Amino acid sequence: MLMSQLPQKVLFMGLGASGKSSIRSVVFEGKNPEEVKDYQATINYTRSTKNFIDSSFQIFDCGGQENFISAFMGDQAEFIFTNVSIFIWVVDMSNFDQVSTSKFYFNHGITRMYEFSPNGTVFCLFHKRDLVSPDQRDQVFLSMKKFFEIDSPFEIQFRTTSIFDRSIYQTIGEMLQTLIIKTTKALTVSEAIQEFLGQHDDFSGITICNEEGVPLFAEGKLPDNFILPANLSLANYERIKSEFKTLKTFKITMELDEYILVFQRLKKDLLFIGVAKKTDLTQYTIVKMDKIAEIVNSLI
Ligand SMILES: Nc1nc2c(ncn2[C@@H]2O[C@H](COP(=O)(O)OP(=O)(O)O)[C@@H](O)[C@H]2O)c(=O)[nH]1
Ligand SMILES: [Mg+2]
Repeated sequence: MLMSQLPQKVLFMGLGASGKSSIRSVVFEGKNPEEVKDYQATINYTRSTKNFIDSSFQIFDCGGQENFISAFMGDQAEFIFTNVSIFIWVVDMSNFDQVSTSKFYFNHGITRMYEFSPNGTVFCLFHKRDLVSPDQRDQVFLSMKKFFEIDSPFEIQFRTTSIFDRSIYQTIGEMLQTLIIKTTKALTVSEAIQEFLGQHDDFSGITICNEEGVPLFAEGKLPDNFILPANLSLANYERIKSEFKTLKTFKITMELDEYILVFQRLKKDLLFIGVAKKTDLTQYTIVKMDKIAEIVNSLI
């Protein structure tokens, strides 16, 4: 089994002010979406490292001014585009004026990816979807997708995202999950969860999030619906921890109409989220929830 010792490169690119640095701050640095409002253009690029389970990621956030982009696509292309696991092109879907320019550089980026990282994955994010009215979103998505779909060897993944709803956590989680699962440890965790779900049909799903609220494992039904509650639980954790400095145990049980949710802090700043259907035997469900959380905790 492959152990990914070398950091895997995640490359954010796109025009200035499309939202790259905000996405990075929210999903990799745990910033509150409201905190990233002040716009400061990224000069050249910033590089940061994140470790999850046994995987290490190097995040490149590239400046979006055209002179930077031109350099990344030109002289610096080999350095920037070599060994990229995920190439993320960010487009501001509320800014129609810039769409053609963005597409122009996207084409170049794809060419460079093919040249230097032909095995990488390409995501194109139509970002700031909160600025497009919900009834127009699908239509804008489809026409943008049509415009950005280019004949290339990559199977480009298109998504609409926003830092103000669960979509960005969901999309980044989806990207990381495919990379994380390649390590032996992650595979063991994933198999343990799947086996548990297979044996307990009162359970709907189990998700493991990192401290930023990105789902690193998501098994079972409706895992995306629990991203927002998970984020709330993480925010509560931070606040409560400031009162109880030596806090070791942290668990929240939440009851919704049909479901019972358990949020439990694990080792390594991970959060366990177990979801089960509500029955008369809730206490029993919670005991089982403890068991699987404990198993996961021993494996990570
Ligand atoms: N409405 C909205 N604004 C966003 C979103 N993401 C980023 N922004 C804003 O867009 C501006 C530019 O963001 P920034 O991340 O600096 O863009 P970058 O140049 O691509 O790194 C900032 O004012 C952000 O607050 C989003 O999902 N929705
Ligand atoms: Mg930036």
